[in-house]
Amino acid sequence: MYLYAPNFIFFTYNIYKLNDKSVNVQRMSLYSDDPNYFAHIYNDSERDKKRIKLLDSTLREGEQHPGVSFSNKQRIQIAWMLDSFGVDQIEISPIVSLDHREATKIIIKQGLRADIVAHVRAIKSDVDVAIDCNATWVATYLGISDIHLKSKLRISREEAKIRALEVADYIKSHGLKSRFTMEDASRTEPEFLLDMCREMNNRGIERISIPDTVGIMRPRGMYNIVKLVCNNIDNSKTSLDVHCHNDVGLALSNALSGCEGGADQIHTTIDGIGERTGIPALAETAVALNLIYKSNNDFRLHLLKDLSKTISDYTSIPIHESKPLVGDSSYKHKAGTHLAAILRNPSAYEIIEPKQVGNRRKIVFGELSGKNGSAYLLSILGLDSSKENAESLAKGLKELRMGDILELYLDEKLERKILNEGYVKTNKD
Ligand code: HCA
Ligand code: CU
Repeated sequence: MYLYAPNFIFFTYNIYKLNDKSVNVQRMSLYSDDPNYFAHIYNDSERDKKRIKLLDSTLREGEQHPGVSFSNKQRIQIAWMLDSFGVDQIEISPIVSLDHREATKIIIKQGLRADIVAHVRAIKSDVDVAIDCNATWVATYLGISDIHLKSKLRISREEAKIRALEVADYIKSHGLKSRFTMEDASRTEPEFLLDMCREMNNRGIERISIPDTVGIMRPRGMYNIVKLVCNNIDNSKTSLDVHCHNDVGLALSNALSGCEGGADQIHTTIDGIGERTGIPALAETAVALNLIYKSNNDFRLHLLKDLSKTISDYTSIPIHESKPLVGDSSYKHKAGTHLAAILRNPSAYEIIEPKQVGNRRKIVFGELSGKNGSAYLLSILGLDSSKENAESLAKGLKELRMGDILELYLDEKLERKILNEGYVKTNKD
């Protein structure tokens, strides 16, 4: 340990230099306080610290998930929940059905803190529907890649441009705030993409969405495309959204990387539901922004589990148990070595406390529990948790050959009892 110390200090010093900082005593004293401290240094967390906004599209993209359709009461409740959670924008499509139009109208009337964005096709009659709903924000979308132009819209690039600009002018003439979505941007020829973005920028369109509609991008690719657009428009006039699909599981990484390239808003849905495999999940995105990207949002993270549960109840899509943060196993601890640490200090294996995201911590007992887990089990049963007893219980649990036998919540009262009364202290390996 002693031997490695000088290297260690040298190493952190280099990282500091990378971050353009000098080592100072005050920072050094934080080492022991925050177990995530060095991770934040590797992440270079201080460098790009900017507020990244969230648009939640559970009511639009989410309803495009196979089998999902909310009732109007549910749509209104979801909008309220999202608003109290603290998202910046809530997207809904008023053109799907008369019910959707009604829901959009009612949600807009609620006077929520979040902007309500009416998502429609780039067609004047669709914009009229948004206007009829009293929308102040309208998002229009148009596929601009060659494959979308040829196979879906059957129009030329020139025709697409005329259509998009006419609609943009129409929206602006009604004094609405708007976003234009360059659908399938990630497969669009850069010159055409930039041409369209510049035109929208010149028209004072408030936001442009750069979607990776098919989930083909690498994080670096998403960074590149957003950076390219950002460098070619006046970003102070038009901000950029990223909407990344999860076909290969890269959606959230791609979206975050797009923000490093210059976007300032990520699209999410609760539990990530959407077309095919959906888009980034609200819970993962919000925690990544708050904890890892140090974005200064006003999220009520403790509502995350409830949001997830509500959507799962309404959609009948079960929350996968290993779903980050909100899944049932996200805070379960099992292996003996893990339990030994968790029972002394849960931050040994948790980067954010379960109660902060509305979840609960559980201990799994069985053949992997070891001495510490066994001592804990004995102590909560009011039995003698001496080293000998703990060892023989651990042996017994192994010999049962039944794998896991029970799970218990490690609630706060019990945690205090263990930590204060030192049940596990006596059973050091
Ligand atoms: C769609 C396409 C879209 C639009 C995204 C956006 C996509 O399903 O209508 O408006 O930002 O993935 O490109 O969801
Ligand atoms: Cu989408």
